[in-house]
Amino acid sequence: MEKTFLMVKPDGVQRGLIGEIVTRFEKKGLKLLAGKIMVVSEEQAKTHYIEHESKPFFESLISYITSGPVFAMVWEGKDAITLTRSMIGATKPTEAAPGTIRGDYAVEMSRNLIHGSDSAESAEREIANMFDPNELIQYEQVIAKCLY
Ligand code: RTP
Ligand code: MG
Repeated sequence: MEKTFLMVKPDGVQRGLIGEIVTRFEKKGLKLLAGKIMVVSEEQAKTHYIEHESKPFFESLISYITSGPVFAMVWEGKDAITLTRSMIGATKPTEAAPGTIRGDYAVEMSRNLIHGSDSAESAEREIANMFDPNELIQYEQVIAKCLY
């Protein structure tokens, strides 16, 4: 089983889309291990988006992600990273397919509603950046018997 870090960004929280987004992953059969509303600190934001440090949009990305509360989550499941990235859709909402979260609800690339880890290494780093290990709850997911 794979873990991934997903985060409803400040625009998604302000638009009241936390529930809609969580529902999609629940219905897919992923298991929610942790979730909290929080304000990302400057330091956490810079660690989170470290791979974009040298990009021209880095400063605006940091200021946006720290601009208001986000809903941070850890989800687990088979191929969780690839599955959630495909459910999230392309970075540019104009390229995100209908049926994906960004394809259905986002308009601007700078306000594309949700973040999803892009690799197992990123997921591990991103989870450690936002959660204490004891905030992740392990439990038996009864529907897993139907899924796998
Ligand atoms: P995220 O990390 O937020 O889940 O988004 P992503 O993987 O789809 O895209 P990524 O390449 O990691 O970029 C992170 C966020 O930076 C903004 N961005 N702006 N050229 C640009 O102006 C540009 N490129 C990326 C987007 O908001 C993207 O979600
Ligand atoms: Mg990314």
